[in-house]
Amino acid sequence: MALAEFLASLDKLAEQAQTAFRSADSLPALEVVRVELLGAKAGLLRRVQQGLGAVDQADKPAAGKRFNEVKQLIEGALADAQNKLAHGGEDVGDGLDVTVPGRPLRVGHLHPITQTICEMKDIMGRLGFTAVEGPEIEDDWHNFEALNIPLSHPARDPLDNFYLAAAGARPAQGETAGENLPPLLLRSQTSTVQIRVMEAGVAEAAKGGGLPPPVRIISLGRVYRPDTADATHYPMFHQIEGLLVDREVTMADLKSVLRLFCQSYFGGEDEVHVRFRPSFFPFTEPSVEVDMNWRDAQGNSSWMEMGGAGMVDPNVLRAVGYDPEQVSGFAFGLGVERICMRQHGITDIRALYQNDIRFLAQF
Ligand code: FA5
Repeated sequence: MALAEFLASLDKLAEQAQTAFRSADSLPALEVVRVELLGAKAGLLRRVQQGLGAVDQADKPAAGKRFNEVKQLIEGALADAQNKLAHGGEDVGDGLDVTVPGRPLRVGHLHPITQTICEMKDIMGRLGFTAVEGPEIEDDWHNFEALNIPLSHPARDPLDNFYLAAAGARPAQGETAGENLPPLLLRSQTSTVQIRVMEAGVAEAAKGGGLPPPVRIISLGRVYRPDTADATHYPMFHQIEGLLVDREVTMADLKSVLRLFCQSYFGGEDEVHVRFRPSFFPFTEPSVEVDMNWRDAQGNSSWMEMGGAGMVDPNVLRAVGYDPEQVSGFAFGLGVERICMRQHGITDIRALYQNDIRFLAQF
């Protein structure tokens, strides 16, 4: 076959392909055209290729080169036609449409517990309470002894606390703390911070020879207990501790502050009620459990336990160097998770710690 004849058949095929691709009005129709033209066994291109064998030996390189060019041209035209039909018939060129809006970037935000903590600090700040921090690894003195929890007290049980093995064993009954290596533990309550703050105030006053100052603090942070995780318990959770020490502080002040706190946090227009139930804590006397009642967005209202509170026990004031004849104080410790859950209608505390973005993104 003469070269000119072979090249003419290639040009004819290229033109035929482009017309056929243009007239296909759906992807299935285009597929039929594709098989007709480019089918591996009986496609028209394959048939033209067979003609290559009949081209004169000397013209074969030129014929082969042109054959490859036409093959690429047809395949390119096919890809364009497929692309166009896949995008509703619009010509999208090389597939880039600069007018399509970009995908929004997912911006992170604060964890609901952190949001609750910020809000609590804000509310208590407006009531005149300064936020302070304390260590999460505590010693026997601050977690127990100074809080009027003697060695024989069940609250020190290793089954109820995370003692740190490296720091030495918890002292046996009858031993005073410090005889062996002093035991360290992950703090089981934020009440430890009360002791640190009052000690620091007394030490500061001693330097200047004056009286220890009044105290008005809150402390928010993690505490640890070997509780089995269930819908309302987790082995690591957060507490907000409040402490006010001054002259003539009473239970009425405690109730007013807690009521104002709950009203600001939950209330808005609605009334929030706070009630005290008699209880026992070694570091407060009298001691109460604090319950709160508020009608939520779903119209539900029921009493919810928020934590413990009471008047600071004179033994605690004495342990840190305050004179219980001169001052009195109140303290409270509330569970942050329970308050956060109630606010958002979360029914299982574990959801707060599974780090499932789909859950966290809701708050
Ligand atoms: C205390 O921890 C006392 N320190 C509170 C206190 C402070 C009393 C100052 C008096 C004066 P209690 O063990 O009840 O109290 O814990 C307080 C709150 O923490 C509970 O009401 C509950 O809301 C929360 N809480 C306790 N255990 C868990 C847990 N495993 N998971 C989540 N929240 C918990």
